[in-house]
Amino acid sequence: MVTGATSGIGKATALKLAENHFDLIITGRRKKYLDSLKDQILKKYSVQVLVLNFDVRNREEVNQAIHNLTEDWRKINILVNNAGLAVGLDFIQEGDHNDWERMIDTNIKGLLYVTRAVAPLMIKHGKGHIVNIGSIAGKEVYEKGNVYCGTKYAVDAITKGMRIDMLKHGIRVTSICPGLVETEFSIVRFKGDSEKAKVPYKGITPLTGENIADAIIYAVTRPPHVNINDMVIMPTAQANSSYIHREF
Ligand code: NDP
Ligand code: 8X3
Repeated sequence: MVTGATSGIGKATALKLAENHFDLIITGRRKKYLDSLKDQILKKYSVQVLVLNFDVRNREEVNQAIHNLTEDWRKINILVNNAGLAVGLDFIQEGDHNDWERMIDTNIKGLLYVTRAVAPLMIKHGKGHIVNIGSIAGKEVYEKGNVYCGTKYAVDAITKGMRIDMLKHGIRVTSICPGLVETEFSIVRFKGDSEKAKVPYKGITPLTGENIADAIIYAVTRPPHVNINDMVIMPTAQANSSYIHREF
């Protein structure tokens, strides 16, 4: 099950999981994108695909979608908690309350709602692997990153906590933390301003969704006794959140 499969890292991950013979539950808010991804996968791979259309911020929708699954689909082996976003890039004293709410509700509470609904199914089934998409922004802060970084630091802490709670159930918990990946992320952050959205990637070769999907496939295909705790993946041109070598 991949949350946020309509674009970017989630879509690339769904495609690579299908290539690796996993049946898929793909989720997101934009149903037509999920339907067309389903068609794309079914044309190319011999796997089953189920579309679940919900907003991770809506606890009722999340619970209903998971509770309505048929017995077969309840055997979720892998959950990729990918749905997330940054909205705005502002000094803390100028930040927009609505942007803050959207990031906190999606990146922290949404991830918690989905995990709370799926983890009991994994425990019942006797196995599972939860992959949380964190960020370099959850390892170091940067100017104007304040609240987005806060949400990704929360994902980092929640991931570590989950790993302890899942220990006795044999459920693996992995955190994947990318640097700059060119997806719809920046367009969402800058609220549709495509010129501003290009700026973070200027003069560098950024990561792609496929690069992160590769890492996820690596983590979920290790032998059952091996858990990849945490991977930080950066473009070669990016040393950390602040040091980026741009060639113009
Ligand atoms: P995209 O904007 O391309 O994809 C985000 C996905 O999240 C979309 O499928 C979107 O689907 C989904 N999503 C957003 N809000 C909700 C919601 N409320 N309910 C359900 N789904 C939602 O960005 P990325 O692929 O880059 O981002 C994926 C993850 O990777 C995020 O958690 C992000 O923080 C993280 N990340 C991204 C980095 C980057 O540089 N791009 C770097 C490090 C981490 P829809 O709009 O259809 O609901
Ligand atoms: C996305 C990475 O550095 O653009 O999580 O915030 S960054």
